[in-house]
Amino acid sequence: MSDFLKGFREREYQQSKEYLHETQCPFCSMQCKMNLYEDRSKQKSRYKVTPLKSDPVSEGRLCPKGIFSYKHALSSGRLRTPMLKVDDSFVPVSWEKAYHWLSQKIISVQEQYGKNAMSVYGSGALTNEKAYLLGKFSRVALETKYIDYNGRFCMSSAAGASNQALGVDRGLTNPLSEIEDAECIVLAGTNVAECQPTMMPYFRRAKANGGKIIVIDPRETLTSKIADLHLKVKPGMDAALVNGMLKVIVDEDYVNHSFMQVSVEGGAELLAFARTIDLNEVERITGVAKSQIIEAARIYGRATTGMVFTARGVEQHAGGVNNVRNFINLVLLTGKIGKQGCGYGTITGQGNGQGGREHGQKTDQLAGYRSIDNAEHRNHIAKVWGIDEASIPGKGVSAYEMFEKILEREIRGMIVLGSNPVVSNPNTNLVKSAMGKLDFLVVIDTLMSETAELADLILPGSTHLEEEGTMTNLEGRVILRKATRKLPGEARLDWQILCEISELLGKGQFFSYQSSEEIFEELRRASQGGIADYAGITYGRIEEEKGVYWPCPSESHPGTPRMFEGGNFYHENGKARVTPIANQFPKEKTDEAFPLTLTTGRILHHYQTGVQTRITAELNKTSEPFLEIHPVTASKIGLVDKEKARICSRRGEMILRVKFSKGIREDCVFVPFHWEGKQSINQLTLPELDPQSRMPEFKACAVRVTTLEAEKEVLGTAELVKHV
Ligand SMILES: Nc1nc2c(c(=O)[nH]1)N[C@H]1C(S)=C(S)[C@@H](COP(=O)(O)OP(=O)(O)OC[C@H]3O[C@@H](n4cnc5c(=O)[nH]c(N)nc54)[C@H](O)[C@@H]3O)O[C@H]1N2
Ligand SMILES: Nc1nc2c(c(=O)[nH]1)N[C@H]1C(S)=C(S)[C@@H](COP(=O)(O)OP(=O)(O)OC[C@H]3O[C@@H](n4cnc5c(=O)[nH]c(N)nc54)[C@H](O)[C@@H]3O)O[C@H]1N2
Ligand code: SF4
Ligand SMILES: [Mo]
Repeated sequence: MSDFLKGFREREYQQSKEYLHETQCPFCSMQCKMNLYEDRSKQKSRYKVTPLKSDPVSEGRLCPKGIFSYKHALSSGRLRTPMLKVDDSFVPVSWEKAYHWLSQKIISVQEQYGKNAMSVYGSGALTNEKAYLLGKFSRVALETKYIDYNGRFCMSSAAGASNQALGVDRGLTNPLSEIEDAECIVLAGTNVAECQPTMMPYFRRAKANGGKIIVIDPRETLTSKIADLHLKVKPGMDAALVNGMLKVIVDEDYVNHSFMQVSVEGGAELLAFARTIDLNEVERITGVAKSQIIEAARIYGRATTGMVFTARGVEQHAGGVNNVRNFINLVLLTGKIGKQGCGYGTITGQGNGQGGREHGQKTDQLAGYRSIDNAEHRNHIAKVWGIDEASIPGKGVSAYEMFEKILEREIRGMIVLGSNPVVSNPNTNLVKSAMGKLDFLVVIDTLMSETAELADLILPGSTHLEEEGTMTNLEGRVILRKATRKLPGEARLDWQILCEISELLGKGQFFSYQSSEEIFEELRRASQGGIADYAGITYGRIEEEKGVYWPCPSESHPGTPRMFEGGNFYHENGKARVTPIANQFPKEKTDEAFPLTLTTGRILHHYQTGVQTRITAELNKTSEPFLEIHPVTASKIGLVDKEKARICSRRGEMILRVKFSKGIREDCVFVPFHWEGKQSINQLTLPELDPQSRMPEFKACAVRVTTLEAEKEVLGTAELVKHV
């Protein structure tokens, strides 16, 4: 039975005057639940959204994106039929024709250039079932090593750091409900108020309980409004800032020595290193006053409970893993983890940012956080898949590096599911020229994205309203998304499309599922015994218990809301690891030609590359990007508020409307990344990758801002071509 038929009765729907679709927001990692009420009494249905009060995560709240999230799914812009590009324009074709074309292409490319000539680009927006299936599809149906996904740009640095320090990577180590128990909360590089708005009340409750909030961000944001202390760090300088805090923690002895002794390795080295830190130097390189660093360290150090949260501001750097590691050093040194109101968390981003990174979309990974390099891990998965271990390919390269492989002509064909890489990658000029070099590009999407526009074949897939499946929220809680709407036009469920393509390639026997739940049942077995163990989680349990936290190794296991109880970590010896972290610096230095640091990020009403929010009038109130700049800096350049300016990096330039803000550092500018084409800030960003996580440096590059009249400097143009 298909997902659709399971949740929905055609006749019942057709005869009803009203219909209630139980659903949840497709956007951020909070995954707020809601009811979509459909009034069918008139010829054209009318819709109303109500939050679900009984949802323990959102507690009955929705942010504006959630309230209007059904609009793009019901919009006239939905892709309804497969489309093949003929003479530069798209022609609607039948599925049969689309599949025939596609299978011929895949077979011929792989015959000529080998299996690895095909590549797959996935997404943290996908359900666990789809993420798992996409990993299997690449390795079993396409037999290629080239698969990676947009989550590479998301939490990969935090994942790397957590794995190194704690032996496991799960978004938050504690449930949201414990935030109110924290006496001190550090929010580093996270703008919760705009990015996970329904999470804010958890922090407000902590504050009402007397808790202190420290925000670390180069800008004032809606989130920093709740801060008791705001450290306006220079972009890219978090590791150094934490070193300053560690110095105070050690000198004034807020160290939890017994915890360090029993549960942590590397303590002596870290303590010795911290003592050598020069606070004056830290002040100079981070731009944060020494007195503020001392105050922050005292508040956190003296608190009996505390939580540290990081997000992309800290993580999206070429030194992202080290940045996060230092925040975890801080947590471990003070022993504030594994107890009520004590923990660390990377605030995951996409709807399934957490689950999407556990089950095999990452090129070096198999389901359950298994390693593709580990023989035992490969064997386990091979058994579940019913194939020979040797036939599972090894690891390929990270998301951005796949485009370099296209330019090297090693990758010839690409299938994209649930992402818009020509807008979201750094240095998009290179990415676009790579796309142009492909023999063929296939995009499975629900809307016409900028990447879909470049495709040779577009396949119409499914949204959250139509496709059932599980999502793992920021807490590591696996929840079930129901879906009761019929697909529009000829669109199909994403997972069915993957199974059908596999069938065409002669691999149908490995992809004979009848529902998402069947895929989940296989995922349970595949993840069993792995770090992200879902073996004990069933659709039934999720419904009954309103979500189950992994790891959950058996059906009798209650799940794990709080990790590391009693100081038990996931490394073999049960200990966590601290290590000295050298100060990190942005890879591209500012200089006379490019004197300002550009950092990028998000605003409340738009989501990611904007494909899903720019088409909804209620969410498109900010209809163009802007350049946030301090008025003092602006006046030196001669810029006027709300007028246009030119911004230029070594990789590209664009024109943006200026927005004055006294809340941003004077040496720094901020631009949101939700727009495409000439409005895309990723034309300028730096594709410098973290050596460990392969995360690009989205949050810091050197730029010059000028008035439109100012002449282009010679250096700018000459250097422009360097990275293209
Ligand atoms: N409205 C909205 N919500 C979203 C999304 C969206 O697109 N729109 N996307 C979702 C996804 S996928 C993600 S990953 C999350 C992202 O959520 P966040 O990481 O919270 O969002 P960002 O705006 O990218 O960055 C957060 C903050 O980091 C600051 N920052 C920049 N550079 C630095 C630095 O060097 N150090 C420090 N400490 N801070 C810095 C920025 O000023 C910004 O305020 O949001 C999710 N929610
Ligand atoms: N400069 C800069 N760049 C950034 C960032 C930044 O902070 N600054 N952040 C990075 C981060 S954290 C992220 S996560 C990426 C996001 O980057 P992308 O993944 O490229 O952005 P989205 O807009 O989420 O693209 C999702 C696409 O998939 C489609 N889609 C969504 N869900 C589904 C589904 O279930 N099925 C199908 N078939 N299609 C679906 C949508 O319609 C849309 O076209 O951007 C990264 N890029
Ligand atoms: S965008 Fe995030 S916070 Fe807002 S309704 Fe959706 S899931 Fe909830
Ligand atoms: Mo993200």
